[in-house]
Amino acid sequence: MSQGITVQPGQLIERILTLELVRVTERAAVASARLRGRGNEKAADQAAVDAMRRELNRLPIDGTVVIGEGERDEAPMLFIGEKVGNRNGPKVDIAVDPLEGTTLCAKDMPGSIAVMAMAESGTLLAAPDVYMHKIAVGPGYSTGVVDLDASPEENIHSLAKAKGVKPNEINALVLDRPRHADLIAAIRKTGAGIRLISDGDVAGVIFTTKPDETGIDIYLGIGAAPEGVLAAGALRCIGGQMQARLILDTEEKRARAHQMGVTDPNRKYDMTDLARGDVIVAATGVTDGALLKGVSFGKDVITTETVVYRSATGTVRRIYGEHRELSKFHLD
Ligand code: VTB
Ligand code: MG
Ligand code: MG
Repeated sequence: MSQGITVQPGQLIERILTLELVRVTERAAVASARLRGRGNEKAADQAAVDAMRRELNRLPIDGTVVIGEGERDEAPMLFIGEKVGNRNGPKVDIAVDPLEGTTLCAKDMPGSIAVMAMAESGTLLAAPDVYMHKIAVGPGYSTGVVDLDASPEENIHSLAKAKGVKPNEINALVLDRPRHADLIAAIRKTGAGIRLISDGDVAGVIFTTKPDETGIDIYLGIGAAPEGVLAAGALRCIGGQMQARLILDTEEKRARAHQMGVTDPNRKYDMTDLARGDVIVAATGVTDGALLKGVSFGKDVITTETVVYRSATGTVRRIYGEHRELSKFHLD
């Protein structure tokens, strides 16, 4: 446990696990990267899931998957409620998206990552794989500078004012989907720019934390809930603000969410409701992207790039891995 931080014993995730998480996302990334550009999303996803499960089960943790992805698109998944780890360690919540951006991977387009979070038991929002309204900005703004329930115009104007720029100097990031037609029109009316992405809103939210590098000030729109919780975990470590609301538009989804502990289907969550305890988040690039370089397969060495976030200290590390055994034995 780090010196100088006043916490009760047991409240922090052992920091050594930070590196263990890196191992897990590295393996998932390498496994799915072998299937980059093959046009087969399911196979790439399955490879990532299998590798992630295998590595997770080697960890000295008593883990429960609370965020698994795949129900929505019937992808192979680490299912919600699944126990992972060798049980020889702390009770932790696990959130996974073994291959975030399956289409990006299948088409060998930029931005697919293997991503997961580990947190103190009971501190990550347990949510079904449904859609989620999200809004996020990076650090440095006073609380409430943007609000999920304000109009896009209000949010852009308020953010511009807080940043000390004109609305047309603000850039938003939005998933390119027909459902966002009105949102896009409303943002454009303010003069703000919009970067449209085809997939990958975990990275999209993280981009808001470094507007000078990424050019992105704000994330807006509807993505998936698992990605929302993972992004909130990362944001908790770096700083920033996020609000979200599950879209529970059928009786079935409401019942499923209720079963998982969501008593108010219209609840507006903020960043700390989504991830409130000590949390570690790791992501490894599968294809090259703005956040991370993808896996590269050399003759004798496989290289990976991983970023790992730790909320206890706000530490962000980038880890470049050279994997020789993996290459030699074609292990994943
Ligand atoms: C987003 C995107 C993901 O799911 O969360 C999206 O960031 C939402 O669902 O990469 P739709 O694709 O149905 O709009 C992904 O595309 C895949 O997990
Ligand atoms: Mg995903
Ligand atoms: Mg996925």
